[in-house]
Amino acid sequence: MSNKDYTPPKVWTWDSESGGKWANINRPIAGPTHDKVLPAGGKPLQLYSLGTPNGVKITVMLEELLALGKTEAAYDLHIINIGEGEQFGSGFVEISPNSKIPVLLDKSKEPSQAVFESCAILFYLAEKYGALLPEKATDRMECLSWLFWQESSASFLGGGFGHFYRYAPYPMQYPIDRYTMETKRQLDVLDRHLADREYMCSSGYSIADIAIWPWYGRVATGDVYDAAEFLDTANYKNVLRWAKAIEAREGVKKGLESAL
Ligand SMILES: N[C@@H](CCC(=O)N[C@@H](CS)C(=O)NCC(=O)O)C(=O)O
Repeated sequence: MSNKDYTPPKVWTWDSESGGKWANINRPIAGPTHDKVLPAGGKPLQLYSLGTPNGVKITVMLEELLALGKTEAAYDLHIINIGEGEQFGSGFVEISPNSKIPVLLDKSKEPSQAVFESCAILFYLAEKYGALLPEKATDRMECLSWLFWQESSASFLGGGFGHFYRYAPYPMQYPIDRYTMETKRQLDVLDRHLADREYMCSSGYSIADIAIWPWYGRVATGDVYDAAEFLDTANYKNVLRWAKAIEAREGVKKGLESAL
């Protein structure tokens, strides 16, 4: 299959695999593929996740909460192997209709509360434990703006740049150029913002840093997609300084290790 020879049909049909790294788990249909009851432990919070950038956000948050003395944030981590299609098990889809990790089940509530979408989980935990999200309205909105920025921007970084640079079956210049341009623009947005701030929000370390670091911080340090040289991330000095300060935190180290 060569890019240039392709003419889209009138109606797209799913009759061939794309050949990319995740081809075996991608399908154009939602819903479960098999029956599977989810495992559950005895702690108040049950986390179904994996050590991907979105998954790591939640283990980091929970470890930071525990480090702050919020002992009620004790959690059981259940690894969902997305490469094996475990996100399509019936029990998982029941609490995560989009079939993506991470998803949190809060058993300390009656009935239990399921939360999916990583930034919704960060917000939920910050509100529940009164931590890592400022109270003052203006600071809070600044923080939520960056949280939402991350959620909407990451699809360009992960689904766009990461996919075509790292996982596509063969290199294609058009999508790589398009997504590299946008990834570098986003890194520049962060670099300019961090030029006169220690963390993303003026009020200090927050869920905005926890959301952004596993993507942009780890791309800048070369830990995600092994693309630091290609993206010339040495140029984003403020992003690198911020990323290194975050990765040195005990909660971050623990959260990263626990999900891998
Ligand atoms: N916007 C979602 C994205 C979650 C997501 O894309 N999760 C990926 C792993 S990082 C996943 O579960 N992929 C499985 C699949 O696509 O089937 C969030 O932030 O929670």
